[in-house]
Parts: sequence; C-alpha cells; structure tokens
Amino acid sequence: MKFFLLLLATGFCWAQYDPHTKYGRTSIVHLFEWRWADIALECERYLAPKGFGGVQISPPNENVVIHDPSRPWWERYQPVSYKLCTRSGNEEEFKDMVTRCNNVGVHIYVDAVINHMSGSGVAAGTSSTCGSYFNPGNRDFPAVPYSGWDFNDGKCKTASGEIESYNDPYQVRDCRLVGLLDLALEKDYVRSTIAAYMNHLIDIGVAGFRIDASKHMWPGDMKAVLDKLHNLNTNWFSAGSKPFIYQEVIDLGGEAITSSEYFGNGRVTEFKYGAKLGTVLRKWNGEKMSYLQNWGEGWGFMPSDRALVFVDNHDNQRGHGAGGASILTFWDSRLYKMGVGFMLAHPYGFTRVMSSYRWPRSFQNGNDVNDWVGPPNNNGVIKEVTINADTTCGNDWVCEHRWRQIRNMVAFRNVANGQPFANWWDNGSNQVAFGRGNKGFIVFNNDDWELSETLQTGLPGGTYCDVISGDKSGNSCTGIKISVSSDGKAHFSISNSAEDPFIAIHADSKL
Ligand code: QV4
Ligand code: CA
Repeated sequence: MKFFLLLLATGFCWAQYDPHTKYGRTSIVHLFEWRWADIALECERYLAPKGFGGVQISPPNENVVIHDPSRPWWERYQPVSYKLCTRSGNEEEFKDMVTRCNNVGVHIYVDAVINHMSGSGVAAGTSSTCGSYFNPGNRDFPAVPYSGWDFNDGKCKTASGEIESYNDPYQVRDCRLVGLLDLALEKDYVRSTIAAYMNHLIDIGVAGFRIDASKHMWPGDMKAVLDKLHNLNTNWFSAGSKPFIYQEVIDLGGEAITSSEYFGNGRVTEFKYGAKLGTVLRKWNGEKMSYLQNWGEGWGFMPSDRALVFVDNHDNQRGHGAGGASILTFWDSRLYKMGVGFMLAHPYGFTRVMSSYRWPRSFQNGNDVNDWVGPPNNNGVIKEVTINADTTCGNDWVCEHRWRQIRNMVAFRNVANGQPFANWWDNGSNQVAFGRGNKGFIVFNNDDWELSETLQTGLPGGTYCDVISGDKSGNSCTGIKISVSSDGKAHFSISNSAEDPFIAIHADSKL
C-alpha cells in the first residue's frame, strides 16, 4: 500500500497528462467548426487509416446566435447552456460521432468553455443555437440553470467589471474577459454543474478536454472541478483512465500568471512554440534554423511531458490570442508545411495539427477586418465537407491535415514514437537535419542556396521514399528516392527553390 501511495504522491497518476490515443498514434487534429456528421465520416475514411490519434472539436454546448456580425466563429465561445446543441449538430449526432470515431480508434477531445457564459452586452431572448432563453443583463441562464449568484460580479474589483490589467492575477481570474460573464468557480454549485456537463460528455465516450480560457480560472477551482470527473468510458478505455486535460494558457513570458501554475491539473498549451518557430522560419530578428539544435526546454519552453504544441491555432491564425505576425498559417503554405513538418519530426510535446476553413481575409491598417467570419455556410447552416477526387476538401474547407506533406509527417511521428532526437547537423545557417534513433531522419534547406550534403542518418542501409515530395507506393516511390548506405550515410540535394525544401524518410517508407 505504501508503495502505491508513494507512486500516487510522485504523480504516478499521470493519466490526466496522457492523451489516451491508441498505441502508436501520436497527434490530434483540430477540425475547427466541422459538423459532427462530417467528423464521424473523416474518422472512418481518413483519420483512422492515416494514423491520427484524435480530433479536437469546437465547443459542443449551446451558444449565443450572433447576427452582428453575422454568425462569427467566436459566438461558440459564448455559452447559453450545456445542451449538446450547436450548428455542428445535436446530441444524437454528437453521440454517433463519438461512437464511430472511437470504434476506429480516433478519440474525441472537447473544447470546454467553462470560465464564462455570454457577453454582458448581448440582448436577452432566445437567440441561441437551441432556442433556450437567457438574459445576460440579470445573469439569468435558466437552461443551465445559472443566476446572479453564480457569477463573479461581486468579487471583481475593477470599475468596469472587466480585466483591465494582466499583471493582476485577481482581475485575470475574477473579472470579465472581453465582457464575458465570469462564472464563480469557487462555488460548489457552479463546480458541480460544470462537472455534470463534462461527465455527460465523458460517459458518452470522449477522451479529454481542451479547457478554454484557463488563465482566467484559479488552478485550485479548476482542480475542484476536475476531481469530480468520472473515469473514461470502459467501452473504449481501460478501467481507471482519467480524462486527458490540456489547459489553454497563453504565457509568452512577462505576465503575472505562468503556465506552471496549471501543471497540477494537466498539460498546458505552449504558445511560445508557434511564436518562436514562426520567427525562425521567417528568419526574423536574426533567427536561424541552426539555433534549433536545443529546441524545446532549451528555448525556455515548459517540460515536454506538460506541453501541448501546435504551429497555429484558431485564434492566432486570424490575429486573436497570442503569437502575432510571426505565426505561420495555411496562408503561408510553403513555410507552414516546413513548420508543421519540423514539429511532427521533433520529439518535444504532444502535437496538435490545425485544420481550417478559408475566409475572405481583408487587411486594413494591418488588421484583418474579416477575422470574425464564421465557417462556410448556406444562410447560417454550416456547409458539409466535400472531398475532391484528389483527396483535397471542397466548400472552402482547407483540410491542412490532408496535405500530403502534413499527413505523411503525422505518420513519421508515429513511426518515430519513443525514439531519441539524434544525428543533428547544421551548416551554421538555415540548413539543418536530425534523426529519431534508427527510425526517421529529416533535412531542411531554408537558405537561399542549394543544400548538397552527405549526412549520417542513423537508419539501416536501404532505399527510402521521401514522404514530403511523394509517397511509397507498392515497391516504388512517387517522389524523391534516398539511398542510405550500410554505414547509415546518405547524400541529400535540396534546391532552395524546391516546392518543398525539405526531405523526410523513415522505417515505413523504406522499399
Ligand atoms: C466586446 C468588448 C468588451 C465588452 C463586450 C460587451 O470588447 O469590452 O465588454 O463586447 O459584451 C467577442 C468579441 C468581443 C466582445 C466579446 C463579448 O470579439 O469584442 O467584447 O465577444 O461580447 C473568442 C474571440 C473573442 C470573442 C470571444 C467571445 O477571440 O474575440 O469576443 O470568443 O465570443 C486571451 C485569453 C484567452 C483567449 C484569447 C482570445 O487569455 O483564453 O484572449 N482565448 C480563448 C479562445 C478564444 C475565445 C476565448 C478564449 C473566450 O481560444 O477563441 O475568444 O472564450 O488571451
Ligand atoms: Ca474567470
């Protein structure tokens, strides 16, 4: 018994840090604003066969319907109730999605918006995705139910009732984030109500949660909620599995609140990752890829086993949240593929791939005045995700996760799972290479001249297909072929004007 207690005390119950993806699947994809019916199809036809571990979905609970501007994506971050009823689908469609995805080994991670309800300025009425009445003016959300007692108004000390300084941890937690009515998570009623919502989802079969706006909740209050959560559904998860928790905390340094305050609850989003990687690949501020040799904790990031990493997310791909102009997105596709490829090849953190929709970006004075535009829709009804003959998506869904270079690097990460970072090489500028034990090797040329080098790959001798320029197809390669000699060395030539100036090979791409 003592031994078990010791294990418990030393954090053995690591389970909430464990994504619970099926063995050998090491990434999740954020299918931002997708409908549940389309996610179920994508799990079966694409994500399972291509080795994705899971899907982060948009908030599944009832939200405000906003008409000015017309149906912005961010209306889903203004809850009205915890009914599973949104533009993505109803409870029946949600259950069908979770069951079908779990049945093919692709797990579901829910974006849980539990810090707040709607904006304080929203008009009272039934303008909500399930028709529930609510009245922000007097804090009345009868479909939960929440009333005035359940909000932090009395606790917030600022004149406006909103967060006015991010240097005061009390304001950041107890006041309204951009006017969003702030729930009183110190109250057991609120904690129990939120836990009941999350347990409903757990019992349906979800594997974990992205906790939205975690910086705006006290870690202890969040722990009180998390301690009320059920273990995962044993139809798909081993008994005693705890839900995977990753908390959205934007910490680029310099604020009163730091990511480490949240490590006791689960993993935390590492926003420094995407911000720095974008700066390096854009070669801003004298940054070079050769500086990436100590990427990870060496760059001041949180411990790898606490980090949820990504190149961009739904906020900073459109100028919300953090990272600024350095963030790489699908709009910068050539550098973006290099960034996602680097992330998926490198052992640091648990990786999330972004999958977006196209919107009519329109910059005025450096700001995208259309940053609010919601998902592709017909009069407010989200469009289905159509699949083209070339496997890309139609209807303005970008489907980055289906880009060959990205899909194949998700597989690379699976093959290299558990293998150490090895065989680093660089030219002192922007040509770098590294391997993952004896399972994988990747080479980048981000300089303005040719890369032509013979490098130690660490791989067994043989002929390998480059999974960036093509695929292994039967006994041949549709793209570049790399010959590794018996001593593990191979010659790489990468033109700086190549469509994708990087090459990746791994054990499963060997002929
Ligand atoms: C406006 C005024 C307020 C006023 C209020 C009155 O700005 O001063 O009091 O009206 O109601 C939308 C509008 C915003 C509006 C607000 C409330 O953009 O102008 O306030 O609604 O009506 C998303 C969007 C926000 C959006 C919000 C709610 O990014 O623009 O606000 O949804 O619809 C910080 C946090 C971090 C957060 C990040 C964006 O630390 O946690 O900001 N990221 C998460 C989500 C993000 C979401 C929220 C948090 C809120 O990733 O998508 O914000 O749930 O860094
Ligand atoms: Ca709060």
